[in-house]
Amino acid sequence: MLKQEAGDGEHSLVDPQFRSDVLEGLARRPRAIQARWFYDRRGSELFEDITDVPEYYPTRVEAGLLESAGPEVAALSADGCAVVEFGSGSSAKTPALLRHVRPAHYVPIDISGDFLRDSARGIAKAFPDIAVHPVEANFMDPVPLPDAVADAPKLGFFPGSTIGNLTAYAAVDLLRTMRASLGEGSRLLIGIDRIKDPAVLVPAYDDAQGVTAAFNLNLLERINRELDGTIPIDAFRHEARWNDEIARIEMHLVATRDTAFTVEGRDFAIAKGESIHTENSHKYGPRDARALLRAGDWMPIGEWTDADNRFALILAEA
Ligand code: AVJ
Repeated sequence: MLKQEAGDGEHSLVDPQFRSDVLEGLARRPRAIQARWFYDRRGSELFEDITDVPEYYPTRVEAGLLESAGPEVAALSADGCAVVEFGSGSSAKTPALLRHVRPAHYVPIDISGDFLRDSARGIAKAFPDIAVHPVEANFMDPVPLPDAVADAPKLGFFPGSTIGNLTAYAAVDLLRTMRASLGEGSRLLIGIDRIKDPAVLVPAYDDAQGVTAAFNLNLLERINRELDGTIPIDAFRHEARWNDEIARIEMHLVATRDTAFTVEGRDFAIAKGESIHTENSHKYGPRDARALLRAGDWMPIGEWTDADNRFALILAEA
């Protein structure tokens, strides 16, 4: 089925996985839709905007850590290595790492070919000495790496605390999958957000300007655009909750009134106060983070945090 995406004038096929995830997620109790579906064109733009709001500290703190830890990470990295980035997106954080490590190869892996080729071109231009080999793939599955890097030592790069989107079980599964993709003896530099005061965490996911709210609500707009939905957006409000038991921020879309709508011709009714759970962002204490890595068969060999211990960069070895 061909659909027009609002705004960009491009035709794109509706992802059948998006369709089934949304229909199942809206029917299930509690209702939940996976965070990966936030990132259509508009959602990716809104996420970039989130990284600029004052309350959202992770991006800025991690960028500072990449600068300060860069020389030590470089000293611990092999000459002629290949940096392999999982979910490279716009490769915004990559130049900081590449400047220090100076690898022979850069392998950005992303599920969205759109951004991948653009950002690969940008990196190739800025770093003429680095061979760039983009790979369009879902990094949740083992990714066969290009032949050109078969013999190069690998340094995986997984910044942004993206691992936090996953439950502990799924995170361990992903770490093991990354190990399988990179191979024995490889290394992984991963960014992991710390557990901290909910008075800091909650505003980071519910900023005063309402950018995170717009990001969350865009999921409903995407459903309306791509799946013939009739969801009244104004019947939902964004909510960020700290779940202390599981040490995670949860994002929800809470119905502000009883509402009924259709998606792909199916009827749904949501009562006032009911929520659609749209994202988890798990946080890890220092020992939690290292235990998570070891559970994924990665041995931590280096760790860098900011003075306020808000965020950690961990280097681990397979
Ligand atoms: C991209 C998953 C790391 O959990 O902090 C930011 C996504 N959601 N604000 C995060 C996000 C709302 C972000 N990650």
